[in-house]
Amino acid sequence: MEKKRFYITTPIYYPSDKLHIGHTYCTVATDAMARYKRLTGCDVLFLTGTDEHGQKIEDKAKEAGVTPQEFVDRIVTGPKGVLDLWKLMDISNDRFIRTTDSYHVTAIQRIFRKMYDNGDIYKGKYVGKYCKPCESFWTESQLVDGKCPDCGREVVDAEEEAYFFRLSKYADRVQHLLEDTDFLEPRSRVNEMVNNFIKPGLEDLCVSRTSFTWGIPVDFDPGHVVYVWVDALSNYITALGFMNNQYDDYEKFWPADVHFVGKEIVRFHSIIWPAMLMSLGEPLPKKVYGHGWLLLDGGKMSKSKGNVVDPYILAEMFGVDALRFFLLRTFPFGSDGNFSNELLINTINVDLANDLGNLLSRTVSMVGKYFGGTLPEDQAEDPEKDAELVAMASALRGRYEEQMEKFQFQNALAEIFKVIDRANKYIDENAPWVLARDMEANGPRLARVMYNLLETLRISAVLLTPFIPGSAAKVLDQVGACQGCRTWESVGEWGALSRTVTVSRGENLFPRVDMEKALAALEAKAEEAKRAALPDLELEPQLTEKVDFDTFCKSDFRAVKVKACENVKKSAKLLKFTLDDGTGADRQILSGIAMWYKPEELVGKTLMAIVNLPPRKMMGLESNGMLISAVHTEKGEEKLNLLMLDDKIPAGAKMC
Ligand code: ME8
Repeated sequence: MEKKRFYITTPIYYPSDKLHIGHTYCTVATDAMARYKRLTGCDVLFLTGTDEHGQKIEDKAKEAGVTPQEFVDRIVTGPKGVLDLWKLMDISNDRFIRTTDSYHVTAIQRIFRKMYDNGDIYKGKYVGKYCKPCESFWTESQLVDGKCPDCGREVVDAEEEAYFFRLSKYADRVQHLLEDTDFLEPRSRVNEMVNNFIKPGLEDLCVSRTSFTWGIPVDFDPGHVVYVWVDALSNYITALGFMNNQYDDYEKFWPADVHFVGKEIVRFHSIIWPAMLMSLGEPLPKKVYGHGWLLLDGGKMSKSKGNVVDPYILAEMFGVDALRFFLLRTFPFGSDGNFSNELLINTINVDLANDLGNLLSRTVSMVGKYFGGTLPEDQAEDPEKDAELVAMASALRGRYEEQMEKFQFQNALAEIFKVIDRANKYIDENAPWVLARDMEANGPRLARVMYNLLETLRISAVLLTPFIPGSAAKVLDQVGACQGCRTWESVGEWGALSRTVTVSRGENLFPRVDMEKALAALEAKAEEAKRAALPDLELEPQLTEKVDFDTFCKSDFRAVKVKACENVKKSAKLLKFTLDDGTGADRQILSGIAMWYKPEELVGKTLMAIVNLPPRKMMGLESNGMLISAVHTEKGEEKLNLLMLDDKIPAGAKMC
C-alpha cells in the first residue's frame, strides 16, 4: 500500500541575526511533528530554510562591510550558523531552501511573470508607510499610534513606482476560506485576521521595490526587485520543484498538510499566500497553524531588545533533548509562554529526572538485582493490581495520537507522563523489595511486576521518540526493546516486549540539575557571551575641533625619570610618583593608574609628562603635572599603557 504523504514546513528564517530559543521553538515543534508522522508510517517531507533577501539584510551587510551574499553565507553556513543550530538540535528536515538558491530565483521570476501575464500584477505608484525591520508596507489607517502594527517600531514614508498584486480581488474568497473552513488554526486567530485586515478593506499589495537591490530582479523590468514576502512565501512550492527543475516533488507533496508559523506572520500566510496561490491557479495548503511566542520578561525575544536566549548555551548545559522536551512540554503551542531558566530546570528535574529517569533506573536495576538482567518465563499476573496500569498504557497511543493530530504537543506529553506517574505508583503498590524477600514464593509475581514496568517504559519511550529522539532510543536500549517493538504498530497494544526480555543497564539519562549552581553557571556563560560579542577594540573618536599651533605649543611635554613610586594610602586608584624632570628638584605627580601598574615595576622608567599644568590636590597630596598614557577599550574593558620612552632620552628633554 502506498504510504500517506505529509508535507510540513517551518517559516524560513531571516539570517539577519543569530537564531535564538524563540526560533528554535517552532523548528523543534515542526521536527516533533515530522518525526511523529514518520513514526506513524507517513512519507514525510519536512522543509525549512532561510529567507535571505531584503533591505534589512542589505543594510546589515553594508554595516558589516561585506556583500549581502557574504553576510548571509556567514550566518547560514558559518560556525554556529543556522545549519549548525539545526544539527545541534537534532532537526530532521528533509530539505533546506535558501532563497538565494538559483532554482528558487528562477522560479520566483516565473511566478511573478505568470501573475503579471494573468493581470493580477500591474504597475502603479506606491505611496505609504514602510516598516524596515518587518519589510512590510502599511497604509496610514493600518498603523497603530503611527507605528508598525506588527512590531510597534517607527515607519518611514515611502513613494516609488511599483508593481501591485490585486489582493483586493481575492478578499471574499480569502474571507470565506478563513471563516468557513479550518484552514487557519487556532480558531482564535481567524477573528483577528478578518476583523483587522479583511473587513477594513483589503488593499492591493505593493510587490516590487526600486530603492534597494538585494532581491530577486523582476526579469522584465530589472530596476525592480520582487517584494521579499512574495519571494519568501513561494519557497514552500519552489522547494518542491514548482516552476523549476531542481526537484520533482510538487505533484507528490503539494498541497502542504500544514505550515507552522509564528503568530505575527499569520497575516502573510493566511491572506497573502492563499491569494497568491489563487492567482496562480494552484491548490491551497491544507492548514496554517499560528503558534504563540516564547516571551522573556513578558516581551518578545529580540536581538534589539537584548533579551535573547542562546540555545547553544542551554543545550550545552542541559542537553539537546532536555531542551527540546522543555519547549514542547511546558507551553501550549497555540499560545504565548514565558520562558525562564528556573522553569526549564524545574521541568528537567520533575519530569525527566524524577518521573521518567527514576522509573527507568529503578526498574532496570531491580531486573538486574532480582533476575540477573533477564526475566524468567514464569510470570504471575494479578489482574486486580495490574489492570489500571495495563489499561492506561494500552490506551496511551490513542490518546497521544488524538492530541498530536491537533498539534497539542503539551497535552500529548501530559498523556505520557500520566502513565509514567501511574507506573511509579505501581512500584510502590507492589513493593518489589518485599516480594523479593521470598523469591521461591513470589518470583513469578515479581517477574510480572517487572515486565509490566518495562512494557510501560517501552510504550512511553516509543511515543517520546519524536520529542527526545536520542534519549528515547537509549531508554529503549536499556529496557531491552527489539527493533520490532519500537514501531507505531507495536505500541498500539500491550505485550509486544518479549516476556523473557534482557535489560541493559546504562548511564543515568536524566541527571538532576542543581538549580542554584546551574543558574549561576548560566549567568556566567551569558556574561561571557556578552563580552565575546563586544567589539575587540574600541577607540575614542578623533576630535574634529582644531587647535591652533600656538595654543598647542603652550603645553610643555618633557621626559621624566621615575625615582620612586608608591601607592597612595586609602586610594585604590592613585600612584604617587617622585620624578626627575631635569631641573634638579624632584617633581611629584599623582596618577590614577594603580589598576594597571604596580609601583615597583615603574621605578627607573622614562615616561612622558606635561609639566605646566596648574598644581592639583588629590587625597591631600599635590600633583604637579600629568603622565601621558594611551587608552583604548578591548572587549568592553578599559586598557591603559603609560607612554614609555627610550631610556637614553635624558630627564627634562622637551617633546616637540
Ligand atoms: O518571519 N517565540 O523570519 P524570522 C516564538 N522570514 N517564535 C518566534 C520567536 C519567539 N520568541 N521569535 C521568532 C520571518 N519566532 C520570515 C518568515 S516564511 C515564508 C518567512 C518565530 O526569522 C517567528 O514567529 O523573523 C517566525 O515564525 C519564525 O520564528 C521566523 O522568524
